[in-house]
Amino acid sequence: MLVKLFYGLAIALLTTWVMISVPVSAQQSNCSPAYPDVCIPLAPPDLDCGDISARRFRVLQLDPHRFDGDKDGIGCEQ
Ligand SMILES: [Ca+2]
Repeated sequence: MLVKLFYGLAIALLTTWVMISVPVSAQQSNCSPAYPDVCIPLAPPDLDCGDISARRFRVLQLDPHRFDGDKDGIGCEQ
């Protein structure tokens, strides 16, 4: 009886913890891995340099937003 109560409490705590921690990790994974120095949302929607404040940041090979038009690895140089 007491063990059952303990498990119920443990599951309730775990559920609460998951509900609190999931939005945070979802927000982190929402940053596109193509731009490791800045947090730019995943495409779509396709963003332009005018839509973000970051300038001269590293761009990895896959460039879903096409911030690096001249392909030198630096995005939004101007
Ligand atoms: Ca460039």
